[in-house]
Amino acid sequence: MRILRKSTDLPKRSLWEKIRDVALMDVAVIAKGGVSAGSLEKLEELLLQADFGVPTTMKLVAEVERLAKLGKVKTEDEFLAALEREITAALTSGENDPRLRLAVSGPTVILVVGVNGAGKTTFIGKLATRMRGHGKRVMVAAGDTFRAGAVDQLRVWSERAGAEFVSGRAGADPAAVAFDAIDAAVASDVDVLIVDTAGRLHTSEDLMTELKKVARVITKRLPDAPHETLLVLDGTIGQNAVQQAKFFTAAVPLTGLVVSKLDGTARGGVVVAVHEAVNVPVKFIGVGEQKDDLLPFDAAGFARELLSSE
Ligand SMILES: Nc1nc2c(ncn2[C@@H]2O[C@H](COP(=O)(O)OP(=O)(O)OP(=O)(O)O)[C@@H](O)[C@H]2O)c(=O)[nH]1
Ligand SMILES: [Mg+2]
Repeated sequence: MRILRKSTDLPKRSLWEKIRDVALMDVAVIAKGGVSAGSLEKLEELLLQADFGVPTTMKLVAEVERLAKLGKVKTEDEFLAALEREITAALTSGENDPRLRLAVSGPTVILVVGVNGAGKTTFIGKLATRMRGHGKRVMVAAGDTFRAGAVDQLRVWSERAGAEFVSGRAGADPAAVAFDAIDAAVASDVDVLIVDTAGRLHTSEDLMTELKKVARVITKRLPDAPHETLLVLDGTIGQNAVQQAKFFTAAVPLTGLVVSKLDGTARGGVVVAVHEAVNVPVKFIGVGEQKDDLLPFDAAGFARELLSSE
C-alpha cells in the first residue's frame, strides 16, 4: 500500500523528482565537491514546502552540503540515498520505538488526546479493529462527554471493530468516566482499554486541566496506567501540528504520536518535524477514513515513501 496516495488524478511530480529537477542539478558542480548555493536554496525551499519545518530542513540541508563536500553525493542515486538516510536518521533519533507499551498484567490503558477534528475517534476505531484482529479483547470508553454526537460516533466504531463500549452520561466528568471504565475493563478482563477524550473545551486551559485530571485519575485507579498516552495530529495542518505537539506535551506526558490524514497530502515532512520538536516516537499513521486505514510506523519505509510521494 502506498502510504501517501495520490490526492488527485493529475500527474504530479514526487518530492524527489522536484528536488532532482530543480535543486540538484549541477551534477558537474557536485562532482567537483561542491553544491551550488542556488541548489541548496532550492532544496531548502522544497523541504519547507513539504512541511519539514525550519529546524529539520536546516539540518537536512546542512547534512547534504557536508556530504557533498566530502564527495559522497556525486550522482543522483547517491543524493537520493543520502536524503532518505538522513530523514530516517531524524525519525530514529531520540525516542523512536513505534511499538505500543503493553501492561505486564491487567488491561493496557491507552489514553488518546488531540484537538477537535484531529482524528482521535477514527483512530480509536482503527486501533480497536487492529487489536481485535490480533485476537485481543478490546474495550473503548467515551471520555468525550463535551460534544453532542461524540458518544454515538465512538459507539458505532466500537461495533464495527467488535470492541466493548462504555460511556458516561452527556456532560459527565470525563475523569469519572475513565475511572469507571477501568473498573469495567478489569471486571470484563479485557486486554486493552482505549479512552477517547474531547478535543475542544471552552479554553485551552480547560482542555489542559481536564486532560491532566483524566490522566491523574487513571493512574490513581491503576498505578501503571495510562500505559500509552497517544497524541493524534492532523497531518494536513502543517507547522500547526508542531505547535499542538508542544502544547499537549506541556499538559500530559506523551508516549506516542499518531499522524492522521496522510492519504491526502504531499506534505508528510510534518511527521519528521513533530518527532524532532517533541522527541516522542511516531507510532501510527492514518491513511484514510476506513477501519483498516492505519499503518504501524516504520521510519525507513516512511522516508522512502515520503520522497516518492506525489
Ligand atoms: N482522509 C482521512 N480522513 C480522516 C483520517 N482520520 C480521520 N479522518 C476524518 O477526519 C474527521 C475528524 O475525525 P474524528 O475522528 O471525528 O476527529 P476527533 O479528533 O475525534 O474530533 P472531535 O471528536 O471533534 O474532537 C472525520 O471526518 C474523519 O473521517 C485519515 O487518516 N484520513
Ligand atoms: Mg472524537
